[in-house]
Amino acid sequence: MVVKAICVLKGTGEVHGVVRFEQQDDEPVTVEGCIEGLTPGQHGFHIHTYGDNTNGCVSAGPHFNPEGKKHGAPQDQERHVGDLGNVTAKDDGVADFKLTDSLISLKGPFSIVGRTAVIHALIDDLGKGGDNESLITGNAGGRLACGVIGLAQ
Ligand SMILES: [Cu+2]
Ligand SMILES: [Zn+2]
Repeated sequence: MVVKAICVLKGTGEVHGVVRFEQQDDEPVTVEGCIEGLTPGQHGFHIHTYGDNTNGCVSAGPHFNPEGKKHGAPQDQERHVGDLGNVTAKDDGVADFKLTDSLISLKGPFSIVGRTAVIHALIDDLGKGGDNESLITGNAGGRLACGVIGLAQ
């Protein structure tokens, strides 16, 4: 069975985008997105715990971390489930990306449906920053835009 999900990201500024998620059975999840209005370069991209945007993206809480691990890179053993690393915006401010991740899911205990995808102001240092914050947020800075992940057609 295929499960599809979608997220429309909005913020208080220019940044906006759409990210689509797809999962066949228990295969890795495909994540395909286009986010516009960014500064050129890398930006942290994560799944945060709550599907709550009442006070903007901050209401989404910390990185989705059901196993109580430290922040890391997508390929690390020690990572939050929500750690999807960075996406890269070109000179035109558009990040067009496609990635697959084998830890997030669209069902079960690691499901990201009903949670929030967030694009950050800064690069995620992937837990290698050498300070305490690096092991929590990757020092990715402010939350530029976000959206709740919902089931899609
Ligand atoms: Cu984040
Ligand atoms: Zn994290």
